Amino acid sequence: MPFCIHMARVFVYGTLKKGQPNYYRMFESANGKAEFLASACTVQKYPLVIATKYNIPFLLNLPDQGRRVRGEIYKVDDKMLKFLDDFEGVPTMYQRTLVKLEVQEWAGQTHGEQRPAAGSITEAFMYSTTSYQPDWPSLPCHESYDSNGDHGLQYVLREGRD
Ligand code: PCA
Repeated sequence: MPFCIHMARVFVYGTLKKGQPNYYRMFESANGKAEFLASACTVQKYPLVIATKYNIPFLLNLPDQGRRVRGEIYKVDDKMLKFLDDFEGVPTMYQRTLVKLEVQEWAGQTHGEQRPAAGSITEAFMYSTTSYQPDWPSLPCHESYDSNGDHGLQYVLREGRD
């Protein structure tokens, strides 16, 4: 296969989700390719908190604390994976790790294979962090991130930061 393009799966739970402030970055062709596969939630609980003066969502790598987190699985090419690693400040700000997910609704093409059923378990990369401040684990935990949620902590776009 001379033109085998490697694809990976990424679970996004924060500003990269549909309708959130960085979603468009996954669909800028200069960054690579992304395709929506499924809505899903983490099998384990994690604290998803909003922190720093820029109101950035962070999933803390503290399994069994917090709540099961809802998000979206995308299929991405190597170029997009590299873009996302760079954009998310891997490995200092976030680390990219594999996570177990429960499929809620599969929308992606299945290429002759069986469509994963709701409730089935799959795996994808996600951007979580072990580099958090001591008070972050006691911040309110979210189940489904929305920059405009009633927490009032709207995400500060990079262009607007000082
Ligand atoms: N972007 C990544 C991690 C947190 C964020 O804002 C995401 O949406 O999954």
